[in-house]
Amino acid sequence: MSSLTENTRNGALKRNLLRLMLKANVFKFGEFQLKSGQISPIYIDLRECFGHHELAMLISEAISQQIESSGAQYSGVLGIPYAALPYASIAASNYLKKPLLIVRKEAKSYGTKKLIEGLYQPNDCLVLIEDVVTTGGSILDVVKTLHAESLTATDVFCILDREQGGSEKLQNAGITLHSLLDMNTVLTFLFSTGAISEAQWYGIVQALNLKYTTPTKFDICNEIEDLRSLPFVDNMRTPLLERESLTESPLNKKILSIMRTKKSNLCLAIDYTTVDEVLQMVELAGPFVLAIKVHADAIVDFSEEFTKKLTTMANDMDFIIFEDRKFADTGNTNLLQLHGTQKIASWADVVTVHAVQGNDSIAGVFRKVIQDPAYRLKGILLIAQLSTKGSLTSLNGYTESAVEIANDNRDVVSGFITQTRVSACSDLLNWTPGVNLDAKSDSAGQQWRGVDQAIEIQQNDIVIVGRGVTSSSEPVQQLKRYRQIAWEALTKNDTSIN
Ligand code: 5BU
Repeated sequence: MSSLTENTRNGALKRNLLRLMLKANVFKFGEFQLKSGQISPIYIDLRECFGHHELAMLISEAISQQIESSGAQYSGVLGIPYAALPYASIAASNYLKKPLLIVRKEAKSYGTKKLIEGLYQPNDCLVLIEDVVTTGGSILDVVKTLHAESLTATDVFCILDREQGGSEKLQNAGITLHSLLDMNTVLTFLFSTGAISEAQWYGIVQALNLKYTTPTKFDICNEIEDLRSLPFVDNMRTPLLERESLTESPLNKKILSIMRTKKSNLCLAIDYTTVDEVLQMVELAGPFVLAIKVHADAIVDFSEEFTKKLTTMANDMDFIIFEDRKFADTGNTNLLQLHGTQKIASWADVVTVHAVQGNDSIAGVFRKVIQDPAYRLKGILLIAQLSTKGSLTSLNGYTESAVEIANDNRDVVSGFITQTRVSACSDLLNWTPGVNLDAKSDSAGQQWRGVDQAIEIQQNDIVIVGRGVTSSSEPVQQLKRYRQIAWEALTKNDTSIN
């Protein structure tokens, strides 16, 4: 495996680990007195992990991988009592296939009176597994007991190094500490997901006497960049042709077929405010795009005549009409808005819907309209992640809940608006806004990144580009540029297309 792939895999693994930990309530915030007497605003309670089999397995797998790639020579595995015992047991028997040893805190007063149980010979070398390392004291105690039985240990693998001198102390005793996570990674992850603010970050760093001076910025820390930018699901995309034949959604069949025939996964966001401007841009863009996205309520002279022209152009130039209304109300109000003054259901193929209102206000209402052949509307895109800075969709559990709603309503939900691919399901399409090849942000909260990041790294399917094209003095040139780059990124490894 190349080191790039290895780094990416490690990044993905750590990200998954941290996400599951956040969900399992491992990180507690408040005022906690530590063993050292220090008062800490954060308590990392790794014991919560036992209760979640997926997390216990992932931790054990990650530690096993780390042991294997370290090249350490060992004949058995020993967990530092008590917290690391579950991981040592799973790692030894499930992944490393080596004998598990147990060290007692006190010798039994009967039977063999042994302090170390398990299969071993004098002079054997063991690898040690620990959950959290603070000063390294408990590890050194165990090593002393091992020495008394003529056993040795030169490497210890832990989940979290609290970076409070443990590593140095162990090194002085000839033991190398390997950790899955350190405090910098944990705090940067918590900061990136919005679980802690910048002020809380400073408070924690100060209370724990850590040496960091500012929260790690994503753009200067490659490993953390991996954590943030990798998709929620790590499997690769199914080939487009296969997706087209597999999908049961007529809308997605149409989208995938247009993509293939027009060689375009580009959606143009036309945020102009007059009908003439919008239609002129549609005329230019039609041949190059998969979809045209509008904000009908931003068009000051919106009329039924406009939607008639737009639907005719969509039929002639073969593109999808996407109204970005972001429905977010009770089911009843959503329905009123769909049929209100702008009669959205009659001219839009797809609309955006927020997940915030919950399943019942979404599914039934949109299903009724989508299944009625009298309307053009054939699907909804659930907003799983927004592109804006500080968006609350990054709050713990929000995106996962949006994905759950989609999974429960696959006949209605055609895909997501997201930043990173959120569903492994091949018939849910991942559309992504926040794409611009020449700028990083506007002054109103928008965050842009390039096409490679959006398609190759974050594994989205369709890019939504607005001002990158519409603010250019040469929009056709830009349309061609975005279409080519996005299509190449999507189909690079797609054997069904190339
Ligand atoms: P831009 O000019 O590339 O910033 O246009 C992006 C479009 O996508 C714009 O119409 C937004 O309303 C829309 N958008 C977005 O930028 N970010 C989001 O998270 C969502 C929609 Br949802």
